[in-house]
Amino acid sequence: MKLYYSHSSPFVRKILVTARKKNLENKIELIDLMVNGVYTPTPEFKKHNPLAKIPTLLLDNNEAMIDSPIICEYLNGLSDTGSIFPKDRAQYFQQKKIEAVADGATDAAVLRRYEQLRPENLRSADWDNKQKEKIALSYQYLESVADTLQTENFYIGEISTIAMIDYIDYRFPDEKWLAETPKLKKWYDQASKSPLFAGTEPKK
Ligand SMILES: N[C@@H](CCC(=O)N[C@@H](CS)C(=O)NCC(=O)O)C(=O)O
Repeated sequence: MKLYYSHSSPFVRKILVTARKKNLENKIELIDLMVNGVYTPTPEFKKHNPLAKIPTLLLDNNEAMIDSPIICEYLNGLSDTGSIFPKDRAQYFQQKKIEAVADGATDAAVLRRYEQLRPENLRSADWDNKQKEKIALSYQYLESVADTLQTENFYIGEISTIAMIDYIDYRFPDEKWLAETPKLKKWYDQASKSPLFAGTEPKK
């Protein structure tokens, strides 16, 4: 399989961590779409994903999987070990909800980042504040469920939350979001040290 990726994408990170948990890392070849620091989707890539977004997983039969929740679910089904989903139905949907909130906050952070890259006279403070509110409310939600988060044998909700927190800290280092959410911070300080996440952090 081939994974279209970039080293700083939080959604790609979900795939890399899931692949590690499933022991599938050596089955995936990485195709970097960053050229001289600029995201550069090729025409060939756009044929595989009309949204031109990463992660995109190209299967050996040339079929493309898109969108991180779907790719993670696909990889999960390839082997029995290290499931990223709890067996219990209520816990499964709780994990999917946490994934949806973390991914949504990450989307908001990615949109803020794109706004920052526009010429200064085109940037909208109102737009930035709208996205910031989504991030703030998502941190509050995650704080409210922090006591239920796994501290080992991480599932998709925890994987997405680590990807979210590290991406937001990476892009907005002055904002110190975790300072407002002590339970989430305590969980993060322990969970983020797991070898499952090591070396997958966003980098320049
Ligand atoms: N819902 C998608 C979001 C993926 C996404 O937004 N990826 C960003 C990079 S972090 C991207 O490809 N942006 C390029 C673009 O929007 O053109 C997922 O979960 O995979």
